[in-house]
Amino acid sequence: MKRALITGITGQDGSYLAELLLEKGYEVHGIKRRASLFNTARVDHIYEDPHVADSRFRLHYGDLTDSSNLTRIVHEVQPDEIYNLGAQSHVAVSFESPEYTADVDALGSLRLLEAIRFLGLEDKTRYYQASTSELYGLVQESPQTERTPFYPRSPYGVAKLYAYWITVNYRESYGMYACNGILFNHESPRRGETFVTRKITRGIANIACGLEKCLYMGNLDAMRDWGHAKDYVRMQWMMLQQESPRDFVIASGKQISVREFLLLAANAAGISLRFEGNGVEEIGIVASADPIFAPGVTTGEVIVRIDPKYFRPAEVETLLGDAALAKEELGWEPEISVEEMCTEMVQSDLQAARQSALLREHGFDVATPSSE
Ligand code: NDP
Ligand code: GDR
Repeated sequence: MKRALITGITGQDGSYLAELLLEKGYEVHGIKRRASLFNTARVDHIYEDPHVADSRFRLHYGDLTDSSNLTRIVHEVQPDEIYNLGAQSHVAVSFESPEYTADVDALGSLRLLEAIRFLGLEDKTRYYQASTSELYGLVQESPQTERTPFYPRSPYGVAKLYAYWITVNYRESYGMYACNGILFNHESPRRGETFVTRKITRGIANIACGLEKCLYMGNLDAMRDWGHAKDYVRMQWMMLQQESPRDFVIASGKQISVREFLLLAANAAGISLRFEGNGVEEIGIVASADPIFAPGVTTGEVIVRIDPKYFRPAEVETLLGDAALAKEELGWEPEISVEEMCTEMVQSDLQAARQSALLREHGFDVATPSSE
């Protein structure tokens, strides 16, 4: 039985990857952080109490800032594969906490690679590094491939640049099977609530059900190449099954703007939206709304406004990936389109919003935290 260790198992990708590896017969170990509240909602459905079942799924307390803890876990688990998905993964937050982001995202990778080396596991343990299209930042060519030069535009991007190169360096220096997946944005109903797609699908669902009045957004012109997390974690696994390690771009090959994603999401919730104005004056107005699907809105209502606080000190305006190498070498292609993904996300958020609206209707006090 193969044994995998996943950092960031409580995150979006970690949860889908854990499901995939369990299906493939792996024993899956994950690192979770200590928190004052439960933080395992995304993996609770695959957790089995070791007291009552012979579980192939185990969680260990740990943190990417703590090398002795990481080394001890790697020693205990003796993994065949490590997937380093753990990160302070929010680009805007990285401007607020640049040092912490560097510690976790850059040095965290080094700590894991050093643990493998220190424990003499170079020939046994394969290593996957969650690299990112944010490395391209101010893009030097379009579409971006494995050969496009990097120009990161945030403390997050710069930290991930270190992680990218230290992975390449350990591969070249110590002959380790270590590789980078350069993944473009990927989303799902499990996406964190403050990333733009989920902020939109959740906000639109809440507005449709009368739980919120308006969605406050940043740069609507940003263009992204969005795919579905389920498609992308499949590729993470495939990358560790090759004869020799190699870095791959994973992308859908199509891009749309944040504004277009808003239109898709509104449409999936029965709201036809139109935009008026420019810059910080731009607004999204309800052109028409389905009274059954979106009882919370009326025609003419403004449900999208711009708040400059969501603009970043330096922006990545456009990203578009070319995953031809992944297709050629590994036969990988995405199966879920951005439209299908957006509909799935809206439906999932509508279900939650309808439950909250029903509880409110019956006098229960339901808080709906906003996606700041
Ligand atoms: P999430 O933000 O959903 O998950 C991040 C995970 O990292 C969580 O489990 C989080 O724990 C954990 N984590 C955060 N800080 C630490 C720390 N100090 N020590 C240990 N674990 C920590 O990210 P995604 O699942 O979306 O992304 C997975 C990886 O892929 C990340 O490295 C991200 O940067 C990268 N990436 C993501 C892309 C995307 O579009 N989703 C695209 C390209 C790269 P907790 O649950 O406790 O917060
Ligand atoms: P990104 O994702 O920065 O690409 O990083 P995010 O969804 O946060 O932003 C995408 C684009 O939308 C614009 N935007 C807003 N973003 C947020 N979060 N909130 C808003 O209100 C808003 N309005 C407009 C942003 O300016 C940006 O241009 C994600 C993360 O998952 C990283 O970890 C990963 O490496 C990259 O994708 C690839």
